[in-house]
Amino acid sequence: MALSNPAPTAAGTPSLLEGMRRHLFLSQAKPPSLATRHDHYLCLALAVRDRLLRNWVDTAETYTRQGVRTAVYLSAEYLLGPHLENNLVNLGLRAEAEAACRELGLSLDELLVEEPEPGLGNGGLGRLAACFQESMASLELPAIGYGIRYEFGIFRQQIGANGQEESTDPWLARGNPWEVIRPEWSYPVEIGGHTVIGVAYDTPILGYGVATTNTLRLWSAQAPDAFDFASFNAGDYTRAVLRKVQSETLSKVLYPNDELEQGKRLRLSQQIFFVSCSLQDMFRILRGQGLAVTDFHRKFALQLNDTHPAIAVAELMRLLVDEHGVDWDTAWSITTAAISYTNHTLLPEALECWGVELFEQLLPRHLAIIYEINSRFLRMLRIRYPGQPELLERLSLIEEGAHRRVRMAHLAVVGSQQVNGVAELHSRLLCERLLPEFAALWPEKFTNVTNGVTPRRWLAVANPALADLLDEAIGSGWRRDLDQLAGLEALAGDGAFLERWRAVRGLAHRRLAATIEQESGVTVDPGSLFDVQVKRIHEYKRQHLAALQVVERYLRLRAGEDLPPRTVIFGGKAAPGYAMARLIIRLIVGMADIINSDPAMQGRLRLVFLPNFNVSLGQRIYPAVDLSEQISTAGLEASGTGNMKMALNGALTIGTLDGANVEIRERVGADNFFLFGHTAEELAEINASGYHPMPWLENDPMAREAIDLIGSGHFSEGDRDLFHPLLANLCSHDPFRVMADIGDYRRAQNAVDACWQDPGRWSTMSVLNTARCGFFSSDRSIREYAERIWKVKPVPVGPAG
Ligand code: NBG
Repeated sequence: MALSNPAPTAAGTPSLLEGMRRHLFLSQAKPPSLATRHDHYLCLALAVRDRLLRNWVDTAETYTRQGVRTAVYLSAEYLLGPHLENNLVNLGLRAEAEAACRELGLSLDELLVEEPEPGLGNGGLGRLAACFQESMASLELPAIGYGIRYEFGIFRQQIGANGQEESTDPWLARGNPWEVIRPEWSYPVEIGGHTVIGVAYDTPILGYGVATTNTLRLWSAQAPDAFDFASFNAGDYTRAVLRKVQSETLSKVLYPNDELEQGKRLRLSQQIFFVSCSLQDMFRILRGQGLAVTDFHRKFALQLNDTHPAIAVAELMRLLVDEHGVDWDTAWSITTAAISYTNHTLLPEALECWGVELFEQLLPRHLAIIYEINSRFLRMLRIRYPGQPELLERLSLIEEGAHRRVRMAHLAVVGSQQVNGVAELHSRLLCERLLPEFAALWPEKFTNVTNGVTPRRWLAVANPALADLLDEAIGSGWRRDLDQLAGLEALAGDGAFLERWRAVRGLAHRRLAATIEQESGVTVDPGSLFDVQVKRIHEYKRQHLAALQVVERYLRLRAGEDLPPRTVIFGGKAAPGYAMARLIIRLIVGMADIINSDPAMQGRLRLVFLPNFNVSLGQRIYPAVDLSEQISTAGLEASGTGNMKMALNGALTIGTLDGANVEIRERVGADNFFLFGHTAEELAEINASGYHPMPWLENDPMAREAIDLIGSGHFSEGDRDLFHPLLANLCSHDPFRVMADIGDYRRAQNAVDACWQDPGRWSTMSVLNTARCGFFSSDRSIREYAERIWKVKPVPVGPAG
């Protein structure tokens, strides 16, 4: 008799309550008297898993049976956030889970916080990858995500008297109920003359309200042998396990970005490791479906999430030519038809270049392939642009000089069919500033797909009270079609509705106030304006501009000015090696100590740095934001996605014309957005004529006073040197043009204060922000990728058979 799965009916799948009881016995092997809260969390997670397996298996079966064209997302980072609540919402099981917990004398909320979040990413780029996975499943698109199963995710941040402290994040220490190991799908990867094995771990990605359950496949590194017997027998036990330790280091830890040279060798190894495993896995799938290797680009559309997986261009060529005997030209047309590349930053330091020497040591064959790609490319260019060697040098995949380097962005562009930026402005600047020669050469390759965020996690899960209000006001369809939020427009002037809107927001404020009290011991007034900047700490994002504004506010309040009460909240991690970013945190912490203990600030100003900003904390913060700080130097923030999450939840933005702020403002309307600052073009002009912050400062006594107060040691227990590097940088060089924008920022902040004093007006603006943010759903972004770039169509999943 043929092996078959259980019948695809709901019958036989136990209720969550029954599942929880069974798993306490069958999985945790405990009597109720010994069960911990974490045991109960695991039992609920496993019971939910039981309920999603049917769909997961059916999805794989449907895709295999139909041999569908598949989108493949290659990303070194996935900032997933906890799965349980999201899975409950997407399965429509939240109410059942609540009831089951109640029946067992437990609280669902208490179990939810037991789940450690997989922090397998640094920030926006990794979170975008996670939103995209969820949208692909919700749109019923055949898709798979590939990445690395880091044993330790992004570090945990504590805030001490000296600012940021880091500790490791052992998120797997207590087991992970969401993954399934697939030892049968493991592949060898040769790096630096040694072989490492990548083993697949699969995590289900559930679509909202559909059967589609896609797979996120993360690779874990293993040594081919547990230990070296010869060394072991000779009594050298350390040596016996050395190789194993070295191999497994590959998937040990996620790299904090914004780090300089350090650790480059391991990072390049991680990149080839996960890319090679993923490509080998695709060839396995191809074979399994009886397709030829030359069908690769018909079966798969690959998306490179930034240049981290750009080595895929060379690795796919290697596999096709060396392993599958395809001739070079055919292999090249397959590769360039299959791959597309998304750029996520214009910052020069984030554009990856690998030393040719390092490449030679680790990946000599790939280097040879890159040279071959480059020599053919340059040959073509010589014909097209005769007598222009400098132009060829600028386009070359190899940067010449004393230290020759491989330019991964150039490799990605040459090897791709489409290249996109992540917001209109960014995509334009990508063509004008970063890759102008490429854009002139292949204008049709370049396109834009503006980022988006998933409304399930960022509204339905994060803000249940608002979700309920929306359901009542406009129906529940917004979860699948966020454009339906437009239905709120009609209510933006309705007094009774605004009253309820404020009640929902008040609830979010009280919840966040409780979190703040718990996390940092500061009592804040839930009735004050919540002014929030949460994101990675980086000078280009200009947390120091916001901090200076808080110092000014403090000075004005001390001088007796009457300003509406504000709670200013910061959060975000600094790359451990990025001294200036750490110093900015130190400044905010020092300011918070003084401000929060000053009786004159009581009821007027509170300053909080919330430690360890991550997805879970974001879910608590975004619903409570009144003022969303999106104040990067124009032209430097590729898109931003926190800006979308906040506006979607009813925050008003104070921001520059940067990244997706531009499109948010276009949509919500200039009247509902606090704009300030120079544009990217204006800054380019200022730069061209030689920028110096001093003339700006001389004309700005308030900014001067704020800087002097910091310099006097007021926020550093009299230490005048502590913040010197930050202040000296601002006054002498000011690379991120803080002084050029601080005056206009102050004007916009004053407009915020005035507006806040009219609660009716503020609430109307808040409703309009939510009503007009439907565009920023990641469903819309993914639809654009699927239609314009991947040519992948939805495939509904039904019960097998
Ligand atoms: C980040 C940008 C953000 C953008 C996200 C997602 C990197 C390299 N880039 O502006 O800084 O929103 O990518 O596209 O992390």
